[in-house]
Amino acid sequence: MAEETLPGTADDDGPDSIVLHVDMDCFYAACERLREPELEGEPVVVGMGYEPGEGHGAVATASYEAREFGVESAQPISTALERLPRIDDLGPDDDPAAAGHYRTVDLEFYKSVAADVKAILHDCADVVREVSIDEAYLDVTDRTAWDLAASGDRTLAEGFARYVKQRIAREVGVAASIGVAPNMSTAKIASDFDKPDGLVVVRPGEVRSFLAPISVEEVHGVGPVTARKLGSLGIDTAGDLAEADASVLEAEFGSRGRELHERARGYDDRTVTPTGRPKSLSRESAFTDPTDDIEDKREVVRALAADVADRARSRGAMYRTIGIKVVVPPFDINTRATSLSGPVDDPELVESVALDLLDAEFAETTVRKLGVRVSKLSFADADQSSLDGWESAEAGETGGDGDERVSDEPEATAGDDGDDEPPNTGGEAPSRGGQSSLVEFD
Ligand code: DCP
Ligand code: MG
Repeated sequence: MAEETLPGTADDDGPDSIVLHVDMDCFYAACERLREPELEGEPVVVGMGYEPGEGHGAVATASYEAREFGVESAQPISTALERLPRIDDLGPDDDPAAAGHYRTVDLEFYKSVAADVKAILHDCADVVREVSIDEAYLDVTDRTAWDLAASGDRTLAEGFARYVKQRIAREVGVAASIGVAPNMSTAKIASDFDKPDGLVVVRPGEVRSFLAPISVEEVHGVGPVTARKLGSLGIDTAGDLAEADASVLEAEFGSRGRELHERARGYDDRTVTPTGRPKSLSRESAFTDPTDDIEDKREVVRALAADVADRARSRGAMYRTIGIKVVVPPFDINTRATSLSGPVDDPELVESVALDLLDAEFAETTVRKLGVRVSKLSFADADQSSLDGWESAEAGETGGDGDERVSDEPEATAGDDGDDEPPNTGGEAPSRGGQSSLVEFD
């Protein structure tokens, strides 16, 4: 099938890239099976706080056998236990096939397994972007090719990905799903497409037709808020998004609208860059005309919060501080932040804290620019020693063990986030108009 030529998906600027996205299957549960092989094929739930008397924990992950019973990541342990009782609690008449093995998160062990997997990935590719404890992008353009293998209709790239998968299985003993595509966002969708133990290859000419039936929520950069808005425009799939009028998307979402349109059409020119460790993540947006309308301001803060939370999640970052920036004409910059008692990955909390900070002091204020930032970042796959620069300011630091995603009540300590680097105060860039001037503010 002939396909429209787009930069990044065609040979307009050299050969198409070959990007692998590697994501381990039910990773924590797979690690538990490594040291307890008898758990193979059994429903396994890994979480925190399910011991008698605790009850406040959450599921970190569940094996695919446990998912059949409706157990899933981030679910309260109480719900998981209702759907899949603990095997040790069974009475004589209960069915052991409908019960699960519960294990407590042991992050140190999972990190050591992850390190073995990452060592293989670094051996297989010169450019590896580690995204979380069990996920990485590899650029292997220089190591293989999109050409067909001599033996038949498979590409050399597919054979290469199979080799990576087999090495992980043989040398570490855990299963990975791999997506292979000419760009990052398609590779990520492909790795998720046939889990567990998947290997999905999307060749350069097939990107757009592969993406077409996929829900917009799967498109990189679309958070729940954007997905809802797109839905209200009748745009439910990547195919709908690809066919939508770019100017309508731009009117609705600013420059991001155009970006999303391009992603849905298979264009993603991000290159795989080795993982960096940002200290904070933020985004801001200027109004074409300063406004004091609280609903306008809240809407922008909601979109920015969703975007920043999305980005934090895609980089595997958890945060302990959520803040906003409010620029009052002409250049009066105000920042406010709330510290949490432990690191979280919680998009809804980012939105509600940012809105609370806005409402508390700036409900009436005329503003020309708003920003949202998460900071005091920690990374699931980071050693403590690499969390440099992040002195623990509050007592009760929990260090990001396992499922700290169960959100803590924010402390009411609004005020300038003393530990944070100051926001960019000098030389505010002139507004490029409306919502389209999304720039990072750190
Ligand atoms: N994790 C967690 N809390 C969550 C989500 C994930 O603690 N809400 C942990 C446990 C997972 C690991 O991170 O094993 C990797 O996350 P994934 O989203 O890749 O989930 P899995 O690897 O468990 O399952 P999948 O096979 O869907 O990739
Ligand atoms: Mg995984």
